[in-house]
Amino acid sequence: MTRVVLSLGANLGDRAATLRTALAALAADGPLVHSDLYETPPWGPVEQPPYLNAVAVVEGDRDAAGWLARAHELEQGAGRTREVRWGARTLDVDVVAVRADDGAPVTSADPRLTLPHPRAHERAFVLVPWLAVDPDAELPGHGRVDALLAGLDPADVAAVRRWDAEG
Ligand code: A4P
Ligand code: MG
Repeated sequence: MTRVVLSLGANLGDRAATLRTALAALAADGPLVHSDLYETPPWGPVEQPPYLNAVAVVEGDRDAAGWLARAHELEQGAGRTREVRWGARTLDVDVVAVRADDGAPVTSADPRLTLPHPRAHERAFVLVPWLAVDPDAELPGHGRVDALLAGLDPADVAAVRRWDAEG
């Protein structure tokens, strides 16, 4: 049994429907908590539309490689094709962190699966939704998520806004 933190992002097509479909599919993997959807300005060098992002925390039988395979399966289910790195996509699912049964973090420097995710600690679009579902969240090697957020540019944190589907 492992506990995985997944970050889901979408900025093409019906973003909310894509994320809700992926989150619903993940519920089949095991006990799941997931955040609301948040609208977030695009991060990185590529000019592109805003994202909707969410975080899911899932318990299941997979090892870390198994969670990456699951992430790719969900991306393919959303019709994702790999084009520009950091560019627009129907669905991106990143493995943020994995913990074993005893709580020990899984670490990996393999470029095919780097754990914890090498950029999660500086991304408000990952940390804000994660903290919302787990106030005690800790990113292995980087410390508490609330403390990481306190160290980011407040404007970047404020730019991650709960997205109101009805609004
Ligand atoms: N890979 C290695 N470690 C991991 C991991 N922990 N989780 C490898 C997932 N994948 C991991 O990913 C490239 C390769 O990373 C994969 O082959 C995998 O084996 P990709 O999904 O094919 O390409 P990508 O997503 O364009 O690249 P990357 O590096 O994952 O980009 P990011 O860092 O995910 O950035 N702005 C906002 N607001 N919200 C977003 O969600 N996302 C991105 C994508 C850019 N800007 C964003 C958002
Ligand atoms: Mg990715």
